Amino acid sequence: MTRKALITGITGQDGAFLAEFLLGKGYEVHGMVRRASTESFERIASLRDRLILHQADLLDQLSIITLISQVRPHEVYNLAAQSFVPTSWLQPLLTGEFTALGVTRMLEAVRLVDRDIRFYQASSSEMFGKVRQEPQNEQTSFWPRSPYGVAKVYGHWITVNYRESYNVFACSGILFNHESPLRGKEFVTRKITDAVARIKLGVQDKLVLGNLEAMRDWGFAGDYVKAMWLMLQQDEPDDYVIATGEKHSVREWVELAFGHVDLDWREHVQSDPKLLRPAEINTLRGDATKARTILQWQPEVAFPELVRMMVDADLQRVRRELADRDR
Ligand code: NAP
Ligand code: F7E
Repeated sequence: MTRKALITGITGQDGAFLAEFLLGKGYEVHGMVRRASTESFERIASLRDRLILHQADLLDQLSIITLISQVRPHEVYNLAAQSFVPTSWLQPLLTGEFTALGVTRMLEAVRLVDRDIRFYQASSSEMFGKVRQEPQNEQTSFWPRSPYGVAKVYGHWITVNYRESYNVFACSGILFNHESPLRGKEFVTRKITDAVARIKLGVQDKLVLGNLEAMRDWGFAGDYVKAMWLMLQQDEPDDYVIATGEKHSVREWVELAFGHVDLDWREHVQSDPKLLRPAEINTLRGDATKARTILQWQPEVAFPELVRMMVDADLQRVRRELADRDR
């Protein structure tokens, strides 16, 4: 029998990678999209005719129940969220509605319609925040540092709670930062690689960043969606940290990205205090031993390769845009 998966947040970075991965595994892939006056389907454009898209919204309980009743998926991947940390200070209540309560709405729909549905929750290393130990694993306590991080802690615990209360096969994947050419341009990695491409091609001069000393454990999104799927294929539901185990600073990203196209970053990068966060997470590094041992998961793309992949993709895209403009 063909397995059916429902992905919320299918139009986002991870949604696009996961949809492609599941199609490759022979799944019938359904995606939940919210209504907008302009569609935001660029990331899934090449998959579009192989996907079944449905309108619903994390804010609207009945729309989610109706969707799950109609699709009757075997697996639900809840990737939808307000995922940009700075916006969570500007819109803390909306972030709580999407990123925290949205998880309960998804779990309630699963509980009502079919408790045999396997459920994946997109949890985040932002929950570790002001870290209590290094590296962070599944036992490390949380100290979130933004309304986004706080909302994700709620999402994590409500997932654990539905597993314990109702025996739902619910897993929380605690994923560290993962990037790709499909990353939104507001996140620091893509902001850097987009700027490097534009500066190299002469259509931008400066790149203004915030905290260059922040350190993160950055991996490749294509590797991380595989871990989501592996979690739902186990005999028992559980929670897993997914990370590379290496940390690097924003400054290192900048150096490698500019260096890849033979530019001196010091001539182009400025730091603006306006881009500093009200409460910063200085450092994150994950310990994915449990995922390596139980899921047999490991990252394939190393840090320098990730930087080069993203710079090269942005160079290609900007070149194409310039050629189209001049045509
Ligand atoms: P993303 O690119 O920002 O995508 C977010 C998705 O959520 C988009 O498809 C967006 O739809 C959808 N969405 C937002 N609000 C919604 C609502 N009210 N109803 C329905 N859909 C809604 O995020 P991502 O990087 O792919 O991350 C996927 C998930 O993993 C998120 O939950 C994120 O918080 C979490 N996470 C990400 C990372 C990371 O490093 N990437 C690490 C840990 C956890 P629109 O296209 O309509 O905006
Ligand atoms: O920031 C610093 C910034 O916005 C990374 C989301 O996917 O991963 C992501 O959250 C670091 C921070 O990602 C700029 O202060 C410096 O220390 O790329 P980011 P994030 O906040 O780590 C986690 C795991 C998620 O779950 C989230 O959904 O970079 N930084 N200068 C900057 N950051 C941005 N955005 N822009 C700058 O100019």
